[in-house]
Amino acid sequence: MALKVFINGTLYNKEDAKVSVYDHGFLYGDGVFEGMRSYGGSVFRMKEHLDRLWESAEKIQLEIPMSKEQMADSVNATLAANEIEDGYIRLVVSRGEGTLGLDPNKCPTPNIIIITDFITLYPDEFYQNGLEIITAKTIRNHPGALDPRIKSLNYLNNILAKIEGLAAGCVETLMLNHQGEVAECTGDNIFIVQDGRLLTPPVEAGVLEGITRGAVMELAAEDGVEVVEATMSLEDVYAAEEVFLTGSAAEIVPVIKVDGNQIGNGTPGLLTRRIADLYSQLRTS
Ligand code: PXG
Repeated sequence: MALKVFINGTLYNKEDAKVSVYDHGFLYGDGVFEGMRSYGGSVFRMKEHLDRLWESAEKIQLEIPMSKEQMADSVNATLAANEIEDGYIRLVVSRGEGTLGLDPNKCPTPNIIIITDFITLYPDEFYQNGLEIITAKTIRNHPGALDPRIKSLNYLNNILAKIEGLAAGCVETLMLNHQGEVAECTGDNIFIVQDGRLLTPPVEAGVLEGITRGAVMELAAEDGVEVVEATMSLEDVYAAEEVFLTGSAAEIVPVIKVDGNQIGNGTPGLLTRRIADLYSQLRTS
């Protein structure tokens, strides 16, 4: 069965799912998106994802021509049409078709696209043995230029960092902000364990406010672990007892080496494994 893709209220076969080359999402990266997961046929934290999508859209003055309820129904209908239980949902709202030239006012109707598919970001061995990452020379976008809180279609900042990592044999790459503080990875948030506490950079450090990050902070706190949003340096990361990454697609990934520095004893840490366990219980509960 061909996968069906939702475009503006209609389901198209994957090969017929097309938008105009005059769409400003394509021409200028003008639009916003979400990446969500479904487990057992239901979307994990859909409300949080839709809230973030609407906030991103608002920050670029893009009015989504649909209510959150209609969007949730459309996502569920697309998943059901494709009979996807455990999958990945890519929700895109682009500025829509316009003329050449940046002016968003020339694009009367945003395009709403829902792709439901399957995603495996990292091979199983990384979850078992941990990941090695490097820090990119490319810094995260300055919040005064393009706020990293906006999940926009313009991901070149992250892609440039990712290219650096891939050249060094790393599938994920750490990024610093313009002040030299640790921000996040190209598609994942970062956590470290320091003196038994869980630390993650604050949103003000120039990071996307990850839905998985939020879930992990809640899980850890409920489990009696102290969780702190704290600015951190690369030295803090190198000296951490444990390091792990979080993201909708990646879930919880242990990190065992950063820029050649071994983390802990070089295997996924106890707290990391505990959080990964709690997360896998939560996502299927
Ligand atoms: N930082 C950035 C820059 C991201 O793009 C995260 C953190 C983690 O956020 P969530 O809300 O997912 O916990 C992301 C999310 C993909 C893909 O297709 C990327 C993400 C999520 C899902 C799929 O590469 N990144």
